[in-house]
Amino acid sequence: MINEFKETFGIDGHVGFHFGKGHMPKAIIENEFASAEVYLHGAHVTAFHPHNSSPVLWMSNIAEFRHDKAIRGGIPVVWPWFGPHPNDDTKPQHGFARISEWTLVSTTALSNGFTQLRLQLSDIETTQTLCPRPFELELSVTVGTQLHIDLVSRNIGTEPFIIGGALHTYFSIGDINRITIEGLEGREYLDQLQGHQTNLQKGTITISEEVDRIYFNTDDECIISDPVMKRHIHVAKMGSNTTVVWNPWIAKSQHMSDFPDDGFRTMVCIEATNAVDDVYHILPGEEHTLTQIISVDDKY
Ligand code: TA6
Repeated sequence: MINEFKETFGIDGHVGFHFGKGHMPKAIIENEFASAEVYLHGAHVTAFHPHNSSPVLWMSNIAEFRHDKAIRGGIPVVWPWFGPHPNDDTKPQHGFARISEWTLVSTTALSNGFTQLRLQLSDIETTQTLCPRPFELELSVTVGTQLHIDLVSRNIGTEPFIIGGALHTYFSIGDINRITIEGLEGREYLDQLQGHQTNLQKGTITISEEVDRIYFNTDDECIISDPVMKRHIHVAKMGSNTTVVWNPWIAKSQHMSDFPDDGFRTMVCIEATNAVDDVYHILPGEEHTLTQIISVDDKY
C-alpha cells in the first residue's frame, strides 16, 4: 500500500508516505517553509511545523489510532453534523468523517513552493447508513508559510441536504493560564456548560476553567497571544459564522482516556464551525467550502 502511494503520489523532497501510529498510512510533507503530516484516517492533519517556529498543532501523546475512533489532537474533520446528532444519539458525536478512511486524490508541489494534498470521502455503504444523501467531501491541505485547509461539501444527489461541521483544530500553547485570545470581543456565545445560555464576550478571552463556547455571528480572525512560546497564532476562516473555543480543563481531561490529565495546560481548540443556525442547505449540484487558515508570527 505504502509503495503504491509513493509511486502514485510521492514527490521527491516534498511528499513521502509511511505507516504511522496504529499502522495507519500517513503523508509526510516537507518544503522550504514547513513540514506537516496527514493521516488518511479521517483526512486528519496531525502536524504543522513552520521552520521558523515550534509545532503549531497539539497532539495527545496517548491518542488512539483505531479505525473506529477519532485521533485526539491536530485537526479533526467534524462532518456532517457538529456535536451530537440532532435527533439520533446512536450516531457518532461530531459526525463520521473523522472516523472514516479517506482516499488520496492528488499531491502537488505548487509554484510558490507550497505543497498541496487533496483527499476525498464519498458515500460508500459504511456512510450511507449515516448520511442517506449522496455526497462528495473533499479536504484540501496546503502547507507553506501558513496552513490552509478547505473542506468542500458537494451535493451530488437530487435532493437538497443540510450540513454542519467544523475544522476542530487543537493548538499547541505554552501555558493555558497565560494566553489571551483576541478577535471575539463583543460577540455573543452559547455556553455549552451553562445549558446553552447566551453570554456576551467582554474583552479578550482568558482561560482559567473549562471553556466550551459556540460564538455566533462571527467571521472574525482569532489571534492566540502566547507569552511563553513568544508567538502569536493567527486563525482566520471563511465559510463559517460560528467559532468554537474549547479547553476541557482538569476534570474533563481526566475523563478522556486518550487525553493526558495535564494536557489541558498546553492546548486550546479554536474551531472554524458550521453549527446552530450556521448550518448549510446545499442544493443538488452545489457545494459549500469551510476554510481555516493558520499562520504564526514570532514578533512577540
Ligand atoms: O468542540 C468542543 C466539543 O464539542 C466539546 O464539547 C468536546 O466534546 C470536544 O468537542 C471534543 O469532542 P470529542 O468527541 O472529540 O471528544
